[in-house]
Amino acid sequence: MKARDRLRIAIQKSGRLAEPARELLARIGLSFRESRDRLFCYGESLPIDLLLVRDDDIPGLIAEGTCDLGIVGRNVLAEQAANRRAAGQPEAYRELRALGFGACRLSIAVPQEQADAPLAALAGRRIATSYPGLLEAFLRARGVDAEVVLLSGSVEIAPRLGKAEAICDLVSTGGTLAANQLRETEVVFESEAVLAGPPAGFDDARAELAALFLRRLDGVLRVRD
Ligand code: PRT
Ligand code: ZN
Repeated sequence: MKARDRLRIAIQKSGRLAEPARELLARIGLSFRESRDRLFCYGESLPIDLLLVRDDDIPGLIAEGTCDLGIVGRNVLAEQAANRRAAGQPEAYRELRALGFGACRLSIAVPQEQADAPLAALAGRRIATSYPGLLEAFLRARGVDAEVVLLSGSVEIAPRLGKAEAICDLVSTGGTLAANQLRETEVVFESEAVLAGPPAGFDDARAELAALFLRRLDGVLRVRD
């Protein structure tokens, strides 16, 4: 890996985690000058820069070394880690800290009119999800042989479209499930925003910067608790 003397952190450009991530970084004492295309922010108070990206790209950017750290949902990090494991690829990132915002859960839900729905009743049924890696691991651990149907969006309408008998999607308030006459039956995975980084540390100037960043982050997280 090429030696670098600035640290680069990937955060979501827009979306649920974008604002709280920027706020957290400001609280840590970092300030930035934004590039005109709003994709890069140059660190002014410390040699720590930001890359503003799609949340789904963050684990890959850490894996390939384009970014050193990232703020991303644990759901995205764990899903991509599961997919890497399934493809026989080595571990390429790990969760360094839980950040206390962006809380949600990945849950299985079924149509409300379905009376009692034990997990075992989903054997041989189809479950629509954007999180096949996490769902398959959960079903395997519980010994349930269901068919996982991959959908990239609008998962909650899959049962009405006849594409699946159940769904597995992120839930926070439960309002979306209720609006689609669905009932949550099982929590597959608990999530919140996390700081992710490479499995091993850095061997250049970034090591010291990362340590400083983590010390300041821990200070801010302690005050929040
Ligand atoms: O453009 P980009 O790819 O970066 O963004 P995105 O659209 O993929 O992600 P975004 O901004 O929607 O979510 C980013 C992260 O926020 C997720 O990966 C989660 O870690 C976290 N998060 C927290 C949530 C929710 N809560 C959440 N409720 N992500 C999505 N939802 C969706 C859910 O999919 C469902 O459609 O909100 C709906 C359910 O919400 P309730 O409140 O009705 O239950
Ligand atoms: Zn996304």
